[in-house]
Amino acid sequence: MVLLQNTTYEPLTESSAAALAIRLRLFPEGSVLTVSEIGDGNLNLVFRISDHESGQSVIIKQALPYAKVVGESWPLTLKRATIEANALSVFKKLAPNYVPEVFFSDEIFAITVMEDLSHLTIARTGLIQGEDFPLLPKHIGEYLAKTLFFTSDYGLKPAEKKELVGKFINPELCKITEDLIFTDPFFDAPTNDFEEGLRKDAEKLWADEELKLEAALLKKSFLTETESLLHGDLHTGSIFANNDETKVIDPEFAFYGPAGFDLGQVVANLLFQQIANPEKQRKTSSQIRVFWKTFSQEYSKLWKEQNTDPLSSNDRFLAYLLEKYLQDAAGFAGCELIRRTVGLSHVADLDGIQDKVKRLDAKRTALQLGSKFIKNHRTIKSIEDLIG
Ligand code: SR1
Ligand code: MG
Repeated sequence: MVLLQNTTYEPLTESSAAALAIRLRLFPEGSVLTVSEIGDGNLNLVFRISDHESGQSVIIKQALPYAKVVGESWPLTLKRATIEANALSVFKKLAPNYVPEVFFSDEIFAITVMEDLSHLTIARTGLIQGEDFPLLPKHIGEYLAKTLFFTSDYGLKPAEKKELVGKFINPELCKITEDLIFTDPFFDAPTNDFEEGLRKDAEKLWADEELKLEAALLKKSFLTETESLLHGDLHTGSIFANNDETKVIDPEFAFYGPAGFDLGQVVANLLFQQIANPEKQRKTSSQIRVFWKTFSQEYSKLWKEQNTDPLSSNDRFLAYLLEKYLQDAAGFAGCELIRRTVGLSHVADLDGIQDKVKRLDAKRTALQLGSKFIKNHRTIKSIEDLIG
C-alpha cells in the first residue's frame, strides 16, 4: 500500500498516526493536528486525530499483536482488524443508521480509519453515570433485527450465505469467547479473576453439574450453529449513544453463530445496571422489553416481506424461531453475567461499586441470576419470563 511508508507491521505512535492521517489525505497538507490515544478497551490502540482549524476529526484504530489487557504473553492475530473492517462494511449496508463510516482499512498494518463518534458517549460509561439514552433499546433492537435477518439463510441466497460464512471464519477470537465465556468460569481456571469474598460462590458454580451441562449445551450452540453474522461482543462498551443516536462499534469478534448470542449479550449488559442499582429495576425491565419487542416486530416484518426460503416461510416457523432466539438469548445472557463476575474481563458497572459489602452482594446477584438463566433457558416462553 503506497500510502503507508513501511511494508511491515509496527504499532503506531501519536506522531506516526498523525503522519499517516496526512498521507491518507484525511486532512490537508500542513494541517496542525492534535492526536491522543484514547483506547480503553482490552485489545487495541485507538487514536483520535483532530484539526482545530477545520474542526474535522477521525479515529484510527490499530490492532496490537497481543491482548493489551494481559500483555505480550498473550499473542493475538492481527487478522481481527480485517474481520472488523469487513463486518463494519456488511453491517453498514444493512443498518446504516447504527454503524460508523469506515474511510480506509489496511490488512498489513491492521488499521481501520473511521468516523469519530466523540459527540456520543460509550453507553456503559453513560449508563453508570445515570444517563438515559431513551432510544438505545429500540435502536439496538432494530439494528439486530436487520443484521441477524439479512445475514441468515432467510435473508440471503444459499450461495451468498455460505460465502459470507467463509469470509468470517474467526477462530482466534472465537477461541477467546469459548474459553472466557463458556469454559473457564465454570472451573477453577487460571484465567479467572474474582475477589476472595466470592470464592465460595465461585466454588458453588464449579460444583453445579446441572449448570455445567446447560452451559455446555450453550457452548455447543456457539460452536456449531451458523445462523447469522454476529457482532460477537455486543456489550454496552461496544455501543456509542446520546439521546438521539446509537452506533455499534468494534465487531472484531464477528463470526457466523447463533443469533441469540448477540441478543443475550445486550440483555446481560443492560441487567448489570439493575444489579448494581436495584432501584433501576423498572427502568431496566422496560429497556429489555422495548429491545425485545422492537427486535421481534422488525424481524417478523422482514421475515414476512423478504424471506428467501419458501419452506420455512410461514407463521408457525417464525414463532418457533423467535422462541428459540429468546431461549438462546436467556442462556447466553446467563453466561455473560457469570463470566463478567468471576472470569477474566469484568464490567465497571459492578467493579465500580465502592462499598465492598454492596459490591459483593451485587456480584452474588449476578452469579445467581446468571445461573438461573442458564439452567432455565430452555423453558422460557416470553420476555416476561426472562425479566422475572
Ligand atoms: C482478552 S479479551 C477479553 C474480552 O475483551 C473483549 O472485549 C471480549 O469481551 C473479550 O472476551
Ligand atoms: Mg471490543
